[in-house]
Amino acid sequence: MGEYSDILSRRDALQRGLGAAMALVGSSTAARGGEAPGERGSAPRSTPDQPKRTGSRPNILFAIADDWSWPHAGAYGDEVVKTPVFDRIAREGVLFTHAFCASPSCTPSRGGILTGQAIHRLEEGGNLWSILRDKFRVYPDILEAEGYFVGHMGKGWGPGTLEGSGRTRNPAGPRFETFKQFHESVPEGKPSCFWFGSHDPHRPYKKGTGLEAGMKTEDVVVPPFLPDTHEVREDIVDYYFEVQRFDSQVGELVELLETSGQLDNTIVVMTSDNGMPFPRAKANLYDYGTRMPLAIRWPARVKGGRTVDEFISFTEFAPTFLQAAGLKPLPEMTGRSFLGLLTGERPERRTALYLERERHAQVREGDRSYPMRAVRTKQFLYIENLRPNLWPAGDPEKWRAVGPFGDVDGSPTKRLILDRRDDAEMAKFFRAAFAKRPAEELYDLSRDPGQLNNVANRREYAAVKKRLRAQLIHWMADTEDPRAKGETDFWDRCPYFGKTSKESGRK
Ligand SMILES: [Ca+2]
Repeated sequence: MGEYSDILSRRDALQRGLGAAMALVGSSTAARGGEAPGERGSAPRSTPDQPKRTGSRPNILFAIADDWSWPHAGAYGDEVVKTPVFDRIAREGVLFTHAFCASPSCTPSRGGILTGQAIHRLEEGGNLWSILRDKFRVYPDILEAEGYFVGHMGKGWGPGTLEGSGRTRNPAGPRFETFKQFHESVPEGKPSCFWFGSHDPHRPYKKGTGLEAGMKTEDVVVPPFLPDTHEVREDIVDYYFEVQRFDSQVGELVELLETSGQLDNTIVVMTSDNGMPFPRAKANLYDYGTRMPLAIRWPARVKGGRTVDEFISFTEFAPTFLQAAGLKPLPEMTGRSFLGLLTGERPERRTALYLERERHAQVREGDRSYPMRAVRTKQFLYIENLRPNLWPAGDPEKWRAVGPFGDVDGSPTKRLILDRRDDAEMAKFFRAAFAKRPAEELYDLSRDPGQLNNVANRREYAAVKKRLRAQLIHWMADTEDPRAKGETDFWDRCPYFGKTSKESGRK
């Protein structure tokens, strides 16, 4: 019963909200989200500061970890994990403190990076284990057509399948076994664009690797949404061990570029696709799911030793790379270039950033998505859970993939919380990660950086909530989000190409 009427009232509410938001357009730059990254801009844009298309076009090395959260790097002040390569890129380049993935799930996050578009525009590509149709143009293909030599190794776009997409290769470029092989294949005089996708620090972890590497669990800062126990600290240092492995992998690539004299005209980007694989982190719109480490080094155009605190959305890499190569961003890109921020030549103030997710794993009866949309400002995080009647982390009993609450990867930390969910001190962590959530969440980060205290229903926040909600609804409409028009089962019906079982775990 409740569900259908929930949907109807939701749709009504959305439409009413949309009307209100549209009424604000033009009258308020705050409501328009005018400075916001991820917003659809008029295109093609004129780009006065773009370099000439000459032989000096930069190489691009995009190095992406798998499931690494801000602020887990030395450059951000973490004293346990050692990331000398990331720290060097940051020191000799720019360290970004407010970079966010488009969606906290491998496939859509990578789809957003490659296409420069909000993930709700990518059809099936908004889901994990999906397809990215060839009508969605990606920056490696465009650069290749413009004379770049392109390639990828490791985890490119995905996980997903090429079948039915109209593509014959991974959207991240042709596959190479090693970076050396790629590097030696670049024809004389051609700029190159390479995607290095590590599988670290994705689970599973080998238990004890963090301790064996000499990390001290007592020095770990446990995020406030996780129980501070020995098991959790050990799990975190095992995650750190793989972060360090990613760092040293990137170090090998950087060394090769340096030895060959190519490093200084290469835009080296080091980042991640989504947050740490822990409860209430990955697959959530809270910071530990979406806020990403990001450092970029490019001494040919970028003065080093700077920190940029403005918002960066991952939909902005594609237009930035195109602009750096002397090209215009594509009209369908909702992200816009942050080249001016990177070089420091065009500082700009950015007031808001948008986040979203559709279906992560196949973990709800009926293969249903758990759609969320959110707007993040420096002080607030406002989240709309569009189907609050469903389980955010997946059904409590296994449905086809992973296990109970399967949007949270299996781990010692998850097991601890689930096993002891009835203990008084553990119940709050269980609720935070696994329980159903209200339709609206609002966090005041000035008082609650851990994003645990939902103030959406507090009277003193009513005006803030109204403004953020109008901003979010405007962004959805402006970027042609199918959910701006109300409920849709589109993403529920998309095939899931991951490991699945015909029988669910329940009767
Ligand atoms: Ca990932």
